[in-house]
Amino acid sequence: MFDNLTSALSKAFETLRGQKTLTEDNIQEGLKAVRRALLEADVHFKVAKEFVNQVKEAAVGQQLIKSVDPAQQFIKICHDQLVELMGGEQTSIPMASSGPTVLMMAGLQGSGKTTTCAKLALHMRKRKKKRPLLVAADLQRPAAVSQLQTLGKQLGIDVYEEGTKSSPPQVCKRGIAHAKKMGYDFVILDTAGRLHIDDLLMKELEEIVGVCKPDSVVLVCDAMLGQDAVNSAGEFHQRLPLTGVILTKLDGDTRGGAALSVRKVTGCPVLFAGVGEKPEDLEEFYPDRMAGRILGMGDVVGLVERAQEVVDEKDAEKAAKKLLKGRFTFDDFLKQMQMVRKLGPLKKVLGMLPGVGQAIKDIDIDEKHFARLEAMILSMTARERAEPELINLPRRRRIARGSGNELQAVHDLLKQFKMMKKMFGKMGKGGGLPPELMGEAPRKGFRQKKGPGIPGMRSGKRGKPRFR
Ligand SMILES: Nc1nc2c(ncn2[C@@H]2O[C@H](COP(=O)(O)OP(=O)(O)OP(=O)(O)O)[C@@H](O)[C@H]2O)c(=O)[nH]1
Ligand SMILES: [Mg+2]
Repeated sequence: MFDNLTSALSKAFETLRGQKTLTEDNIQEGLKAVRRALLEADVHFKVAKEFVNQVKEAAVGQQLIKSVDPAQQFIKICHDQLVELMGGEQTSIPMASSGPTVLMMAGLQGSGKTTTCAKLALHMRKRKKKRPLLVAADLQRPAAVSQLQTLGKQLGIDVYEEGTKSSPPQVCKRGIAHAKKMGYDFVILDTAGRLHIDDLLMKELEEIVGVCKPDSVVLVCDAMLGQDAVNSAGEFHQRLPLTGVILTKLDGDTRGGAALSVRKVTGCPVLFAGVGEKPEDLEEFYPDRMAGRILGMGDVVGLVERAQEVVDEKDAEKAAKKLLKGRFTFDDFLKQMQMVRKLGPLKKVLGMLPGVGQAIKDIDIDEKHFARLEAMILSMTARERAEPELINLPRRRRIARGSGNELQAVHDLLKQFKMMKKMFGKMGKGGGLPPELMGEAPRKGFRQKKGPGIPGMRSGKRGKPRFR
């Protein structure tokens, strides 16, 4: 996400390294580079110009804090302006004061409306404890109705549909009435898209708005289209009372321009970002976190939230306890590995850690390594997985053959597993992690800087780690 923009901006910041103060003169070059980076990312030229002017104003007028490097201060100013540009605060979907909340999706063909309807319904059920209903109001393509039905079935979310013979406003109206009667409290209307904005499409959408008076009208915008997406958003905004935007395909090779300019151009807040094709791949859009990612500062909060989304906390806690007691088996190991993989491609996950994104951007992370480990573990018998000490040479040979790996790979896996078990087993017996990692003052004789500690992990009695 935003790789090119991130590296172009970090080059811009390089121009200020070694400067003692920020002056109108010495920030010129940096500002120019920032502007270039934004334009290359397909940010609208007016937006880029205004952004640079604001950064300049803030930078030159800024009281210099002596202890902070001017380059860092400049980055902080850019960060704050990026947050501002993307709308400042995070915006949630407002709920109707009575009856079901109705949300209409609109957008060009293929922008991701139907997928996003399903993602949003899942989000509403999981995170907001709502009872969502999807309404199939795209009657342009017969396949559109069945696409929504299939998604609904997959996720266990109900779909209201009347085939393709009816008219979209009528389907929506009856869908909402159905929701009221059956006690659904969040209704999402999936509408038809067109290749270009045309009068017919707009009329259809206007009619639905007129008949159904939705609480929210949300534009789905394909971020890969860059400025084109933003321009069409502007046109939608002229015809429809848009209340928010969802940017899709931010996981792809997007240059980032749409994320930065759509708020300014439409005046509507970005509510969510689509970051993949799977139903869980929807993130609430936080301008400050997004700015952090753009500037290569990572997004730890986002990572933790993603982990909460896909990792079962109880499972994780159980595994951690076993690990500390030295009773960890290959089955547990396999489960842990599968949990990490659920977070997404490792590169994407690591990229959300501060400072890591840029460092690993040219490194190829071999996802196949996981698959190889998994194959080896799956080639073990249940008993071998529970009692790895049993795995002697003939068994190792069999596992290597069975999983299509070299014998050395099996040796390595067993060695690593043994080391891991020993290390954590020791920790569980009272050795504990070094106090710095537990967020405490160092023990006597330990001379290390105080670190931030591991979130969520605190030691109870001395030396005994306890998980929350
Ligand atoms: N990578 C990625 N793909 C996405 C995302 N959102 C949607 N897609 C894909 O985009 C394609 C089009 O998605 P749809 O949901 O069918 O788009 P639509 O706007 O409903 O299209 P029409 O109904 O034809 O107007 C599908 O292949 C989706 O899987 C996303 O956030 N990331
Ligand atoms: Mg669709």
